[in-house]
Amino acid sequence: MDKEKLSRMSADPAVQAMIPKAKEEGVETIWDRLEKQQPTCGFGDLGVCCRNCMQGPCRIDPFKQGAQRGVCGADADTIVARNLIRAIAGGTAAHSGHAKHLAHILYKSAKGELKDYPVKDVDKLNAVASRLGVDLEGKSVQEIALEVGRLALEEFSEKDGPNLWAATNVTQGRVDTYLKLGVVPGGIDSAISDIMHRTHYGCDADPINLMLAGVKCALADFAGCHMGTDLSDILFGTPQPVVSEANMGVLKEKAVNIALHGHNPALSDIIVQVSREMQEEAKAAGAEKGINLVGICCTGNEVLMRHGVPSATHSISQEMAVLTGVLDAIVVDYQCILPSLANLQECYHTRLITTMPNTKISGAEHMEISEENAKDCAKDIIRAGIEAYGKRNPNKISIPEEKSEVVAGFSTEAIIGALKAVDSEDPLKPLIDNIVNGNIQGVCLFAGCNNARVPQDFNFVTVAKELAKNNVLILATGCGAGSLARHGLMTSQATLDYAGDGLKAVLTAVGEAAGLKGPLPLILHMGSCVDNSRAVDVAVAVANKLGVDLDKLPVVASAPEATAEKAISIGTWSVAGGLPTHVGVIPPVMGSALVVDVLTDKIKGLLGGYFIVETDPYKAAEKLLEAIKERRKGLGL
Ligand code: SF4
Ligand code: MSK
Repeated sequence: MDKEKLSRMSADPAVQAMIPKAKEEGVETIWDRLEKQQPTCGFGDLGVCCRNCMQGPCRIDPFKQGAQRGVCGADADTIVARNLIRAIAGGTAAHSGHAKHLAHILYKSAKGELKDYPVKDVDKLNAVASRLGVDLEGKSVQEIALEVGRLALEEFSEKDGPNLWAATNVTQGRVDTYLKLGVVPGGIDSAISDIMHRTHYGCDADPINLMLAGVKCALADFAGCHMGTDLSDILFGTPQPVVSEANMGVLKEKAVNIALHGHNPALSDIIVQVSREMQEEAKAAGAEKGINLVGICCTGNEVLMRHGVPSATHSISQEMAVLTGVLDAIVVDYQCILPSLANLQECYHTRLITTMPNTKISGAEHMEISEENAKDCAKDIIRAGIEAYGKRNPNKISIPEEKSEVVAGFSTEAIIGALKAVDSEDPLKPLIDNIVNGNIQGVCLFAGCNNARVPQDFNFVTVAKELAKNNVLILATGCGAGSLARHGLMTSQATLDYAGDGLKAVLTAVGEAAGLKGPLPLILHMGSCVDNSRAVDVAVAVANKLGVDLDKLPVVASAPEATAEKAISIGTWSVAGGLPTHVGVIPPVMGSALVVDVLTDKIKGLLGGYFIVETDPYKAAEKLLEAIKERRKGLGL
């Protein structure tokens, strides 16, 4: 396969090494399937196809030659807005489903029903409880955990008053703005079901009203993300800086390789814990190097952040890890798992193990986790991997050498901890001083997935390098963080190689003060998709200290290769949080000039944030830098 074609699929050399192997072995990949989908449906691309009732599907002619209304009379603006907010509801359901799962675990654990899930971070529990208004005085850890678990579960259903997680984790200025617009969510599930109701046949047909409901639901998504982060930290520990590696070179020929894939640490963290006790079992089965756990997607991020488990790959290249021929099992929870992994089992010995009742895949084996006996379930799953080790086909083994060092674990607490090494009394001061003096021009949060329509990682790496050169401090989460890690941008060396002089000076001063013997990494890995909430915490702390609202800060966000509905909900709450937010793929909204105008312009007057849609990564970087400059100007900097 020629080099140019390969680079149109992925910029990751490890993935480029695997794609020809797939061809040789007759294995279909995500890029083959993308090709077979061409040309994609223009109506779908523009968002003007409606399937909300059985009189349809109805399609609006974007060239104004044919139908301008669906059978019921809905026009393009209504259809596009309805489709958009249904996607937000989908993203919110996924993030908050993840949080709800953890809330049940915390609650049951506090009642003494789950022995394998003790509270690991009491400080975080107390901090979250205090923020929620729980009186800690005289209460045991268990009592506080019970109250936090109960409050968390209450935040899902219909309730009077604002959602606690949405309202207590932003500035007062944001809350006031949301109240004025009527977009403060109550129960998270209520916000989702409201979208499903109002987009049902014959309900809301006002595109602005629909989009405001979308903003409200996106803020419920923020609540779910923040809750997911909080409860994970309470149950599994708040991440601290950790050194590890990323890319397929982390797979080991002489070890039982088990990939942890999906999103939730509820099972994967337990697997990490018990794998330590099972090394001898793997060695007895012939694997000299024991068990080698690796991560894929956000479950991978969770165990990387807390335990330094290396990441094998992310998002659209998950099939490639199987193609190495040494991946013995992929253990999945939920979200972002390609069903095609099951088909790969026909050609490879890799066992695909589903573990959650809401994510079964035809052809995979299902080993459902019982939280009452989580450790025993985790052991059974690891044993399945050990068993598969003996079934490898030696002729199919080929592990790409590529791997990069990665320094991860930058929770908000870890960042504040590093800044404390510079100023123990006032940790935010060095950050703010350097923003004011221009050493740091602004901050960008990279988030979201890879997308098979974009050469994998190319947009992430290009935009990040352009911003770093211009002294923008970069934070990253999700598969975006994975992408930047695989390309070696989460190291001290990357800071020396790519940071502008001002940024380099700051990262070096903080890194050395924190005892790292060198600069902080060029890009700070903040965790999984739900952990975008960590970046909000940092921004809110800075805004509160400066006495301004979030929409005044020189802070931007970018999802240059967005894919999932979750990326749409996160992008929307990022805009609602006041941030200029870049999307590097064209979302399915272009069929409505009105919706596009609201998202990219009018919404700025309401919320301060707005979407920047730009597929060219160089132009995207310019636009983000422009937005940062405008914010600095607004602050008189
Ligand atoms: Fe067509 Fe209206 Fe039914 Fe949508 S809701 S499919 S536009 S008739
Ligand atoms: S896993 S939502 S592909 S970032 Fe969070 Fe990656 Fe996107 Fe899934």
